[in-house]
Amino acid sequence: MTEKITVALAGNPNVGKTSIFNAITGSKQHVGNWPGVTVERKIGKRVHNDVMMEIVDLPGTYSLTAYSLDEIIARDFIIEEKPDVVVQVIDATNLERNLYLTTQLMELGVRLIIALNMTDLALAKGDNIDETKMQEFLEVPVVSTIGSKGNGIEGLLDAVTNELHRTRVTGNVFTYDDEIEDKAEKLRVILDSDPYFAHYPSRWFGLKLLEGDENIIKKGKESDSFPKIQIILNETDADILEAKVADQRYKTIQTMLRQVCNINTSHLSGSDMVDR
Ligand code: GDP
Ligand code: MG
Ligand code: K
Repeated sequence: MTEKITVALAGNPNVGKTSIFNAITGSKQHVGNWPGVTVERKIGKRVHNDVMMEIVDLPGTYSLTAYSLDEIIARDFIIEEKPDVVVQVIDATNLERNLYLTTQLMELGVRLIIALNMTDLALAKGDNIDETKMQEFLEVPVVSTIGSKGNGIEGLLDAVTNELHRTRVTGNVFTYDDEIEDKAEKLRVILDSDPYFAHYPSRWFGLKLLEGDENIIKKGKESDSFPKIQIILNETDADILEAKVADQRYKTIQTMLRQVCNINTSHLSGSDMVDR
């Protein structure tokens, strides 16, 4: 019998999500709007290795924070619809910025696969990215693609079906200093004991509270546990907490990049190199 799954394509804007979506689904696609809003929604179908995949092209997002309608749509789809696999399409020429979203997809606990796209442009720049090392560091499959040419798509779909039946060992690749880890753990215990939060991955929700995500704090306020949550949040200035979480994510990303990349910086100006 054919298995039916949902695969969401996530990623920053302009990284090649729609190119990969088109290469996967061909003409078997439907274009409409997300419910209640005028943001375009593309859904397509593809059968691969006897698995019937419904592919959803999510709006482009830099983060999974409630800063924009696109981010809320992408985040709510992943949390509420729980796609079986999320493929994050990454622009290989802009790894640092793209990997910031990876940190949050990993914290959400989704079954993640990385499509390392724009590898033709990375190669042309002289960048050398070791995808095996990247895969080992992140503990998720990494597949090289050239979305605009449809290269690497079969390998990407193989990775999706292989991942379905693999027991995942979710290590915490992205860890924080003792203060953040201690608060995240205290919050996790509170969230786990309140059925109101049953729907949300607790570590992710706790880190979002520490980041000061307005939408998540609003959800938290509606729970009976909020007084307990507030005590932990109030121990440290909100801006300091937010900056610490972001800084430590970038620190891990930089550690990874030093291990997996040999970026050719000869043609870059200083300002291009520190792009955030
Ligand atoms: P999206 O915003 O993530 O959906 O990105 P698109 O699929 O619309 O792609 C943005 C642009 O990048 C388009 O002009 C694509 O043709 C181009 N593109 C997509 N993938 C690749 C790739 O692997 N290599 C190159 N050179 N261009 C690509
Ligand atoms: Mg697109
Ligand atoms: K939970």
